[in-house]
Amino acid sequence: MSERDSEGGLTRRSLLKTAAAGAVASTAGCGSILSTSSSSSLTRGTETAYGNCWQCHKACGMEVTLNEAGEATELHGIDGHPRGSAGEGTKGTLCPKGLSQLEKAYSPERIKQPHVRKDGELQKVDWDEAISYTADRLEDFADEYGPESLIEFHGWGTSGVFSTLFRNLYGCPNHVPHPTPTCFGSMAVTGTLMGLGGGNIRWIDYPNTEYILVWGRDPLESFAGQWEAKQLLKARERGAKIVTIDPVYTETAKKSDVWLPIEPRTDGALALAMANVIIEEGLYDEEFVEEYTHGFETYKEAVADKTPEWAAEKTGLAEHDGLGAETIREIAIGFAEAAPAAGITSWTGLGQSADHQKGAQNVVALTALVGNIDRPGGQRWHTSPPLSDPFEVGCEEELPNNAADNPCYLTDKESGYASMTGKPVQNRVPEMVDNGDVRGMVYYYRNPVTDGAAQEWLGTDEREGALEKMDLVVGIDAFWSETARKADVVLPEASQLEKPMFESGGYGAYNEHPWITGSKAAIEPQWNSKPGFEIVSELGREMGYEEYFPWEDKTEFINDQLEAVDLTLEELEQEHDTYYVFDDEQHRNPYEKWKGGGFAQGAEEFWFDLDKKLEGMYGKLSEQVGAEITTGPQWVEPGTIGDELTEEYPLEMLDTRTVEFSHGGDQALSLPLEQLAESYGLEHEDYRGNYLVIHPDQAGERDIEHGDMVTIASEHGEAELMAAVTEGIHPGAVSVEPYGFGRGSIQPDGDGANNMLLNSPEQIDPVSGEIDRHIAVEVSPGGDD
Ligand SMILES: Nc1nc2c(c(=O)[nH]1)N[C@H]1C(S)=C(S)[C@@H](COP(=O)(O)OP(=O)(O)OC[C@H]3O[C@@H](n4cnc5c(=O)[nH]c(N)nc54)[C@H](O)[C@@H]3O)O[C@H]1N2
Ligand SMILES: Nc1nc2c(c(=O)[nH]1)N[C@H]1C(S)=C(S)[C@@H](COP(=O)(O)OP(=O)(O)OC[C@H]3O[C@@H](n4cnc5c(=O)[nH]c(N)nc54)[C@H](O)[C@@H]3O)O[C@H]1N2
Ligand code: SF4
Ligand SMILES: [Mo]
Repeated sequence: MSERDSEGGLTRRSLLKTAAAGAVASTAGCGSILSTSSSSSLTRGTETAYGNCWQCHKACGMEVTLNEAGEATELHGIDGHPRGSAGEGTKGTLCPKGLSQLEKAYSPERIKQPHVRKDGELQKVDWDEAISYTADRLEDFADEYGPESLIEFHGWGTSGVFSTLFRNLYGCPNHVPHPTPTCFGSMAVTGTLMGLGGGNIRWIDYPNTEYILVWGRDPLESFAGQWEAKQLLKARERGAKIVTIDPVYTETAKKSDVWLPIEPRTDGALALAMANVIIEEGLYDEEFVEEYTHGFETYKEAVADKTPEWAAEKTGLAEHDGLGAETIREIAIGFAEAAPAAGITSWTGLGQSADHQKGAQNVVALTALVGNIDRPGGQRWHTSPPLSDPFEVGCEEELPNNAADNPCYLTDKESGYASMTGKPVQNRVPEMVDNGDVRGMVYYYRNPVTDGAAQEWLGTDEREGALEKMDLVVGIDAFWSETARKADVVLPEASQLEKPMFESGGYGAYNEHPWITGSKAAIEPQWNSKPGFEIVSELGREMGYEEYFPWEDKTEFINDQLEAVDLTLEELEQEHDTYYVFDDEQHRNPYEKWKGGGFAQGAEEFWFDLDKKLEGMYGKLSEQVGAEITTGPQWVEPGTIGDELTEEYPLEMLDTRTVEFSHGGDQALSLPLEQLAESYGLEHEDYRGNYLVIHPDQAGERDIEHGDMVTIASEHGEAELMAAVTEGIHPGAVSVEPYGFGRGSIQPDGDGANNMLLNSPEQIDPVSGEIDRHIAVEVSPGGDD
């Protein structure tokens, strides 16, 4: 295992060893998030416009330099911006994904024209024809099969009116939303049920914290806006202790005091053992537990025999010199003593596997145990500014055909279609298509084929996939994914510099104050693309819902939202540098908002034990997996629900994000592809795909060297990609970095692996429906070079 220096980084000696094994540690990450500008080869600019970056949809503010021809030539961050800086008086920047937006605007890989399928071929048409053709097809579809036979997919990047059109006006009850089935379902659902709130395990009150547990997250690469990475680094400079729990030696692990290279899916054991120590040592917040929680006795019982020695074995940490039971004890004590100024940040590492629901419960339980919820330095709850509902301002009628109250159409059909939350399961959509329950799909800024069960969506040489089997597929997209190529209608969206933007929060650099940010379009829509808002509005009007789309453009819609705070988009951009922070007393975001019954879902208490309403659900779960699952915190062995490692498939495959890419959305751009290759020292190779990070021990046994092409195979499928050999990974795991490449993706040369070809429709968390990205695999040398 890697030797760690006192700061938790790899020592020089172990780095040399790593290099000798042919590996180069990733250099991407926090160094590069501090870049401040990007320029193109276009003539140097003369005029300034504004923008909000939308590549990962967090809206960091941008200053856009324009040349005389009105072309964007440079992008810069905006100082003090709530998402792009660390707060008041700090520098605003753009991360590598943000900087590559200049390339996105002018990328020749973009979809340049509306297309509709005629005589079996996608053909270019003008907007009038595209919109009237789409409206006709959707009307015929509803007449023939009913709107409930349609499924709607949208990503983070979507304009809100898309769901309104399909869900509330057209009457399609099946929507696959975030965050449940694709993002961090196990954690989101569990956090909500317990009372912390689905997403609140992510946010730490960084300016006041003393102890940070980074648990299955890499916030220095996968931040939710640059404020987050910057505030974490500032806390570190201030002396806050950082412990990263991750099978991979991530950018955040490199900056941590301690890296725990945990065996994947064993986090629940570590959390239970921490609770064991905290309770035994009397370090928990007795008053909080007594007054504001339910089920402590069950929790206490569950952890009574979960000693650090037990957890050190279960988590594999005992195998690493100096990282066994004593370290677990120290971390538990350090965390509890620093509380409430101690926080946990977790996201997909504990949210994306079939058997992480209990692990998530055990980790969330620690927050209430030490009483750090919404207290200075602990888990932070944010508030949003009071904006107007544009639908109330813009139109008076009640929305017709409202399917929002009927989410169960598909879930009633067959038990396998639904998770226990009642939402349709994305991985089962191909089966719904086979059974004739789903016959069409509309999607916007999304590509379901890189999320999960890819073979079922895409098909094989022998059989058609779901995309081909559907009668109608309509997409609003910017690049040619296989989903777009197989669609019947493709409507090209303008990129973020080409449209008005608006965001409000919420989480960001000003955690005591809500804020808003917005900007007008900086440049004209390129080629024959249009802003998504306009595409949806035109389609809505053509479908007969004129009165619900009264806005001439997105600026009018945004101004309706801003009515309540007495601002316009023009004023926000020109007078406030794109952002406004509500710093008056009336809007202040207080701590301890749970006082008076303010836990998630209006619950009076935090629930350690989910027994009150949920007995039936856990009974069903126990039956499904053939193991006793209780409503309290509990240890569930990896493989009880998800994949078990076998002799044939002995390695556990994970997939993660990297700082250059936002999901599967920017693989068509050359700048991030180059930067990724450079970060592994593999830029000289004729390959611009993702990488399989593998430990030298595992690579050596298989005759694999850094830069070799390899095949990863599971029981369900296989894919090829390039190996990156490094000691910075738990030896039993391999990690695909980043996901979103290969078959079905927008990478123009098809380089890289769609590792979801290895996933099967059954691989989901039965509670939330989350797609499992922990797959038992074998890796072998060779593949197409
Ligand atoms: N294998 C695997 N899959 C995952 C995850 C994982 O960890 N592993 N993570 C999941 C998570 S956490 C999330 S939140 C989801 C997020 O996923 P989403 O936000 O739903 O989707 P993206 O992958 O960003 O969407 C990619 C598509 O967006 C299109 N696109 C790019 N730019 C634009 C644009 O400007 N306009 C429009 N209309 N389209 C554009 C591209 O053509 C591309 O096909 O993915 C999930 N999928
Ligand atoms: N650059 C970039 N930033 C992003 C995004 C993006 O696509 N690109 N997407 C945004 C979105 S929607 C999301 S959901 C977030 C996600 O944010 P993160 O969850 O921070 O995403 P990752 O970087 O994939 O980090 C997940 C970590 O979990 C680890 N992990 C995997 N399995 C286990 C396990 O069993 N136990 C433990 N302890 N760790 C495990 C992985 O090794 C990985 O380092 O990022 C957001 N920010
Ligand atoms: S963090 Fe997201 S929104 Fe901000 S610059 Fe980077 S990609 Fe853009
Ligand atoms: Mo996500």
